[in-house]
Amino acid sequence: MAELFKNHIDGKWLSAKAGQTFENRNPAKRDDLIGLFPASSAQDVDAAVRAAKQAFSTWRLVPAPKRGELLYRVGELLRKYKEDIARGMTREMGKILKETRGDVQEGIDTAFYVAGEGRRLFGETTPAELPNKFAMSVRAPIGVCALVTPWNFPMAIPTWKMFPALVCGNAVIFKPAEDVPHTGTILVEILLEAGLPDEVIQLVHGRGEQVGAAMVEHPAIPLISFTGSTETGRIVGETCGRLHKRLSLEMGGKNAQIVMDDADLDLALEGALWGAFGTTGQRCTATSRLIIQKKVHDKFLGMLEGRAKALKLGDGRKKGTDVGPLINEDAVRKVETYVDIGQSEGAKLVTGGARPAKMSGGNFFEPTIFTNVKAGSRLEQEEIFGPVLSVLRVKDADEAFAVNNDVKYGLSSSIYTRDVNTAFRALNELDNGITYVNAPTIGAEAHLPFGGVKQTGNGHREGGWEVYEFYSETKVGYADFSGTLQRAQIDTYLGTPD
Ligand code: UN1
Repeated sequence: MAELFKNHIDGKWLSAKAGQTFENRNPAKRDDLIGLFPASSAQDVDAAVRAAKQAFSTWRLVPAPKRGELLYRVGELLRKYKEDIARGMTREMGKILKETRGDVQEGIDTAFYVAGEGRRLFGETTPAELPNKFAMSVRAPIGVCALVTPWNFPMAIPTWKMFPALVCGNAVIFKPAEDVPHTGTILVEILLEAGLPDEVIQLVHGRGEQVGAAMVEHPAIPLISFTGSTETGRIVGETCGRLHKRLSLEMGGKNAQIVMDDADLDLALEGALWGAFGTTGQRCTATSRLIIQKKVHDKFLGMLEGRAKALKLGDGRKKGTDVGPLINEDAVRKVETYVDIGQSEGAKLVTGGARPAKMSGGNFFEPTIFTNVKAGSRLEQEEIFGPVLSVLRVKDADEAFAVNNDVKYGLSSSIYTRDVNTAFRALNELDNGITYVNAPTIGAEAHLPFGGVKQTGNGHREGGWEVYEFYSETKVGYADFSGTLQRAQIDTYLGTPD
């Protein structure tokens, strides 16, 4: 019998009200059933909202440093269970163990960073314009925050949202992606073990169309944080606009690594392999375009092809595996579609392009490289979210920067060069939320603001010092201790005549 998992609502572990469930399977071995999870509906979301509202009224009064201490305990527990969690994550979503360990580590780093923030959460003080009066601002929590998270970083991304939301004094409703409900469950169990009051965190499993939509539509949820596709983000954004909700969107990318003629090619090669095929290309920061300056184009490609062909596909829990499976069958089909699109657009397939032979038990796809890709073609413009790298040849930095910028997304970019002026020009001119010099497009650190420009996001950042603004309201306080009625803008201090 498959293990039956539950929602966590109002401090209790519950099945979905309608009693339905969905399966969660290992993408490397589809006959490995991890468990059955509740396929929840709007009714379950409603129960979660009622409990979270109640919890918010007391949690908001807990001093922020105490809320921070709790997150410190969460960080310690994540550290204690790191190896088990990572193994479970690889079984659930496929990326190799080294990477799922990194994913948990990002959660640990976030916990410790946010814990410290409990003792800051700074407001401001400023002189008042009238005598014997104080003027200040503080950060006030908002209420029930709904967090909708993806499957590619099943631990890190929920922590980027949840920990700042909690330290600011909000209650949380968490919907992990339906491909990673197990990791989501473990995170909630750890929060409870650390001593978070039960009702402050609600876990509601299920599909975006039911649970996600019900959260976005619910009138008693004033804040939504969503990471996922640009298409879904648009729908979420339209609804939040209509309902005047606070919304943070983190969406697609079409990130490029630029390799200039003067680059250290060995270094650039390691960067391209890791950026394009790490997490099987399933990162919003993945390198999906490689823009190479003309003199080194052929040489670099030669180096890259051999190494890409040698990458070992397999179960991410096995030693020696370089690249794990894709998340599900739909993802494999999407990659196949783009291989067809690339070929019909005249790009040249030089490596991969198919499901590997004899690996039909899992969602595997070969690391794939296209050359002669045209700027502006669909292969070059659209997010694939798989192990497909498009190579473009350019004459100089101007052309490289123009190609990089001419997409609708703007998450991360990278340039390999030894010329300090070119490097700083890139930092200045590449239209992305994150630019790396001599490092791949992936690997953002947990304590810096993460996010992108254009259709990658809606102006917010996760992590770093900015996210606290998103999870709190600015509350301004004035205290007049003059004992008289003082009228701002009317009774001026120096008694200027009207
Ligand atoms: C994502 O790809 O969805 O910078 C997040 C990185 C990771 C986070 C990526 N720290 O690649």
